[in-house]
Amino acid sequence: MIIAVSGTPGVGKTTVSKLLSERLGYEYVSVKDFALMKGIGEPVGEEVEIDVDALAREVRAEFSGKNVVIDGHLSHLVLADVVVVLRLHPKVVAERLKSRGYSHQKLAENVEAELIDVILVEALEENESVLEVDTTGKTPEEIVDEILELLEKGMKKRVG
Ligand code: DAT
Repeated sequence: MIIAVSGTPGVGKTTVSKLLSERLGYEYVSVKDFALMKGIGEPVGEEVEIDVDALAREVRAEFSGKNVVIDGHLSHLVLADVVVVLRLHPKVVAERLKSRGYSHQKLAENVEAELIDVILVEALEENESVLEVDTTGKTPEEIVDEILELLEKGMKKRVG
């Protein structure tokens, strides 16, 4: 199963994806590193510009039938089996991105994106199975417990 963990920068994708992959015994994959490795991402400053169609193709080719957790703010576009969208109070997003040294403009863009549900809306447009998880005030362990519970419920629904 391919589980994508998406969300606005700073919401905790990498932290949660690594812990989730450990708990499930799945491989951890970073979209950014994977795209660079496959030659479908181009470093632009500190960012990597990724061809999303090529990314979806390469992910299916490499990981179909395997168990992976894919971490990245484009992971909701790779046609994963389940997409987890992490949410965080925009105020906390702002604090985290500030301490990451984001410019005022980039910080404002991302806080606004979180406020108006950009990634959630995109994820729902592209995927059948989307889990939205509010991470505000929760530890990474609590968040992963919640995701595991939701995944289990989803499986039961599919089987039953
Ligand atoms: P992302 O991959 O979405 O950009 P991250 O995992 O790198 O986010 O986390 C951003 C910062 O927030 C990093 O310093 C770790 C911290 N963090 C992540 N999850 C947290 C949580 N549940 N509680 C407190 N801090 C958290």
